[in-house]
Amino acid sequence: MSGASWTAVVLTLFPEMFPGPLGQSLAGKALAQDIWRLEAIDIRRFTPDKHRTVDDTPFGGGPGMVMRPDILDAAIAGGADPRGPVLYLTPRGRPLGQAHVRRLAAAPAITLLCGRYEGIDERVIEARQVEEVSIGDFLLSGGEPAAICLIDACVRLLPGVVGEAQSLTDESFEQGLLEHPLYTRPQDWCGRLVPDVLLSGHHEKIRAWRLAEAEAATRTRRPDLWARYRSSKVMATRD
Ligand code: 9WO
Repeated sequence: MSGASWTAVVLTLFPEMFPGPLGQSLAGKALAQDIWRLEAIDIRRFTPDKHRTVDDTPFGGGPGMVMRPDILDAAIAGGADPRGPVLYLTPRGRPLGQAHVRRLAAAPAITLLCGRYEGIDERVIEARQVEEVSIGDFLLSGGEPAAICLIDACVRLLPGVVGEAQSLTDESFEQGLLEHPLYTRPQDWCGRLVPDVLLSGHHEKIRAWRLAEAEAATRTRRPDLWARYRSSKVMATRD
């Protein structure tokens, strides 16, 4: 292969957090095979003072510190223009979905900005047209764990990283349904049995059972996905 097809550039105060879990299992194997590349860059490299200051107090008062726009801008530029779209991981961001992940995995590279303290100065988001992305409605101690999640979601979509079986699983998720329940040996575990249909060898009945279970799970756990899935079915019957 003539070199990596995808690069993740991570701007962080904790480069030692990377590759972390991304260095293990499928993502780690693909990293070693140069299917993708990771550049974890210490934001403090771009500070001019001897104390390597990246933050300051918030204008208007309030708790904590804010990451300075001039330092972050220098890190994003990094000596050259940023590689690909620049994303900032924050609870204020647009919820990350699989379609967005697919678009990011299709780019040659992405740059991820990981915040700490109370966050970053709004002006660098405006100046660099940074995409704010959330991986869920909860607070982390920093953007790095969210960046690891986003990178893993992208890497598994790169050619040669996961097998055919996994991409079939993706399809059901892409259809807008949650995964059906999974079972394996032992057939009787603590008196809990595997559903008979899965032992029947009747492929059509198994397919129908799995679809019904996926629809039931989606309907009860994710009414938002269920509404979207139902409307897509209605639209399909009209086409
Ligand atoms: C924190 C925050 C809290 C309430 C409303 C808006 C907010 N923005 C941020 C923020 O950008 N925080 C920075 C990154 C610095 C502190 C730790 N950070 C963080 C990112 N906490 N949680 C996330 C995160 C990122 C993506 N998806 C979910 C949570």
